[in-house]
Amino acid sequence: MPALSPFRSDPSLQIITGACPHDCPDTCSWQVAVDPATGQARDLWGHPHHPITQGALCTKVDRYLERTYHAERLTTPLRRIGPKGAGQFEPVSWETALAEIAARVQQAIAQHGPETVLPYTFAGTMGLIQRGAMAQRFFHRMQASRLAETICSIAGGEGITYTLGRGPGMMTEDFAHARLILIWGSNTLTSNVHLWQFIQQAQKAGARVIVIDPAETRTARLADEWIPIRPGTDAALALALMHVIIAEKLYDTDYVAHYTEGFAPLCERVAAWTPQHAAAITGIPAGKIRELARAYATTRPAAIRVNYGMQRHAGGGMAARTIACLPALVGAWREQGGGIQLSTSGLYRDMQNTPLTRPDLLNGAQPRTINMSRLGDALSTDPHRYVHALHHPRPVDTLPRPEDAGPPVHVLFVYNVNPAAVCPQQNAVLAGLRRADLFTVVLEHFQTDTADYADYVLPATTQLEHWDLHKAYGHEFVALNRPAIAPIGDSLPNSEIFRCLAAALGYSDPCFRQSDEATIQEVLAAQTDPVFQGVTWEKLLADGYARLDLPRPYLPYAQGGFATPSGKCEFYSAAMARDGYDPLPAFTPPAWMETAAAQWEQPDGALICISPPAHSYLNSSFANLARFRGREKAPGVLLHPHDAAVRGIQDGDRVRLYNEHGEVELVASVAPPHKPAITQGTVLAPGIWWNKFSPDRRNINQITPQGETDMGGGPIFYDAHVWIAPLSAPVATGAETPQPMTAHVPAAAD
Ligand SMILES: Nc1nc2c(c(=O)[nH]1)N[C@H]1C(S)=C(S)[C@@H](COP(=O)(O)OP(=O)(O)OC[C@H]3O[C@@H](n4cnc5c(=O)[nH]c(N)nc54)[C@H](O)[C@@H]3O)O[C@H]1N2
Ligand SMILES: Nc1nc2c(c(=O)[nH]1)N[C@H]1C(S)=C(S)[C@@H](COP(=O)(O)OP(=O)(O)OC[C@H]3O[C@@H](n4cnc5c(=O)[nH]c(N)nc54)[C@H](O)[C@@H]3O)O[C@H]1N2
Ligand code: SF4
Ligand SMILES: [Mo]
Repeated sequence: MPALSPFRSDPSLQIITGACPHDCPDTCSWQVAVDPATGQARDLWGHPHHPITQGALCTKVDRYLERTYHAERLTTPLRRIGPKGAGQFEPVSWETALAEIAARVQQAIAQHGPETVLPYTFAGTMGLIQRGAMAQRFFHRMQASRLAETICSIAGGEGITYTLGRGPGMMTEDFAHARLILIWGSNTLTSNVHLWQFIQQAQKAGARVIVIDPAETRTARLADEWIPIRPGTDAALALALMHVIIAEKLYDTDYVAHYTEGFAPLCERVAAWTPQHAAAITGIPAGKIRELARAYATTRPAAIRVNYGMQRHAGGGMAARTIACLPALVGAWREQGGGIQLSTSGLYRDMQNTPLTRPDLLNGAQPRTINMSRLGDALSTDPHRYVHALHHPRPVDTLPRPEDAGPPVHVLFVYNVNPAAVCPQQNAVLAGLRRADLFTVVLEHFQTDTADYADYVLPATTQLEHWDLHKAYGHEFVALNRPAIAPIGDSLPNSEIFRCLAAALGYSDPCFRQSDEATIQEVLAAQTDPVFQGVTWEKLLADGYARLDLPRPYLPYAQGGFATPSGKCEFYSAAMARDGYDPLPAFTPPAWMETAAAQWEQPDGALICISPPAHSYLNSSFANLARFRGREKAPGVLLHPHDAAVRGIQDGDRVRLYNEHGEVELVASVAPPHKPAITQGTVLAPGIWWNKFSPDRRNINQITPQGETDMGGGPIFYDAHVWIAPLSAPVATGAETPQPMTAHVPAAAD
């Protein structure tokens, strides 16, 4: 925890409340100390009274002022003067930029129709106003292509919904009451640090904390136990846990009888999933699986924090769906501190967003939807390729014919996302961004890898400079962000930029003149669900945040009441059958099993590559600032000592990671033999470095594939195969074009 700021007690400073905008479950509330004489922010800190923030920001955002006041902030609109990607620009006025952008957009629409325009956005800011509202109105009015925002959490979200419904999971504070906590595919201390205080409370009261992860993360090191698992095999583990729980009659017969659907077919399904069978797939010894099953079924309350790391695989949706069956099987939902949490978004129930996004402006049109995880394909001009980017999230959603795919994308608007660095199959994305016939506009704080490819870069304000409204995916509060300082240079809020663009294109609907404050007030007033009762403009202005009106203790499923079609926890899901899936919990093999399985023992064999977040970065944010790069040192890759030895790689060697998609140079970090730190056959390259701040101007997304998860069309970032060689070594012949191998995974010892 950072030291208390001396500015907190300085009466000459004005304190403005706000909220962290970053894509993080914690959505911290903060206070900013501003000198009224100069208008300068002097410091900021976590809101001392917010029950989740508890006065502390993470070590990244604690330095948010450095980001806001950084000398490299974009302060004026820029027009490209060099080749795409070279980063050569000249400053232009807002008037010039807006007029020229409007003319180019109108020309493209006249030639190819509005679907030729693609908005490309994600959660660079999570604020409901700057993330989307005015922008969505603008693109709806234009009838531009729509974007399926799949890049992060879609597979797990869809999977868990089939089992539990689109309802809430466990409340964050309730982890303090658990006596067994499984942290499953989550690096809590890096990516969700405000949950840790509740886990620590539980630990102090005697809870056992177990981390299931391919890597011994900093979270695993502070847990009571780390269970290493091969990436993408979590469903196999969950099936074997259910096998043991059912075979040993450790399940909650009463809960199962009343509040679950399909117990009989579940028993049949898990019969074959012996611990030995799962051990061969997961790499976890059968004895350990059996012990874990018994502990999970007999320790009460038992909580599972499942997170997105385990769903970035070909079978990620099915894995989340399968794990989500566990709490109902053992009746964990009965108790405070029992259950499962993936996201808390369900606590906001059916929050009305239509006043923000105004889908009515589509005027009945149904433009195509493009899957953001396939940006490389989407930017191709060949309909046989870009048709694959048309969103088809379930097996029953068939791909259109190339002749029905619509026009190529000729205009790309990028905001709140850095696709040149964060998207899979980077070379395909860069090839698209390099197209001479693509007109690209990027709204940014900094000259990112993506901004280097823009025709126009438009400077956007940071969270200190604009209004916003936040819900969270890691707790149950709503927060208001008030601007603390004036915009830096000529930067404008995203909302204002889209207001100006709407005016430049002649869109006259009054909603394009609505202020951010009025938009926030309208959306708050539009909420009809009683959970929003206490979430008012006045309360938010006064306190900065407000809690959803949810009962304590919060036991949403103690007596069933799941938001599924049957109202029960669905072990068997008829909806899944209809959508083209196996209706029962299942193991869907990860893609690496086709290509990399069992190769890791051979010097020229492939390894599995995962690339979860570096501790000091927030996705690609902060990776351009020297302080944070200094903390991360150099782009690196962690190897198991055996995998390194087989390949002649020593700790500190420069190595080349490559596959059919691309290549990247990294510094090898070889775990010591007595403490392997990563499961054999897997390597971990922390992300997301900017290309231009990497020694070879490339990052790990060189080697990530554009493949999709089983559910929702999500990316499979952690399901990549890769070859690794010391930089000096010759490239193994034929390794550039890997041949699929029959899945064979070495068995784990019992
Ligand atoms: N290899 C690999 N790749 C990954 C991942 C991984 O684990 N491994 N993770 C994936 C996941 S889960 C995600 S969510 C994505 C995240 O990918 P991104 O969404 O690209 O990541 P961020 O760094 O959160 O935000 C991107 C940009 O938004 C900008 N931004 C922030 N606020 C504003 C604003 O108010 N206005 C404007 N105009 N811009 C703003 C920031 O300056 C930043 O450059 O990356 C994915 N890519
Ligand atoms: N500091 C920091 N915080 C962040 C982010 C950041 O970039 N930096 N990103 C934010 C965003 S956008 C997101 S989506 C979340 C992501 O945060 P999390 O949901 O925690 O997900 P990841 O960090 O992708 O992966 C978490 C863990 O899953 C492990 N893992 C990978 N594959 C598997 C698997 O197949 N099975 C199992 N059991 N484990 C696996 C990884 O080794 C990693 O330790 O964090 C948010 N918070
Ligand atoms: S990144 Fe997460 S932990 Fe850090 S201040 Fe923002 S919400 Fe809090
Ligand atoms: Mo994410």
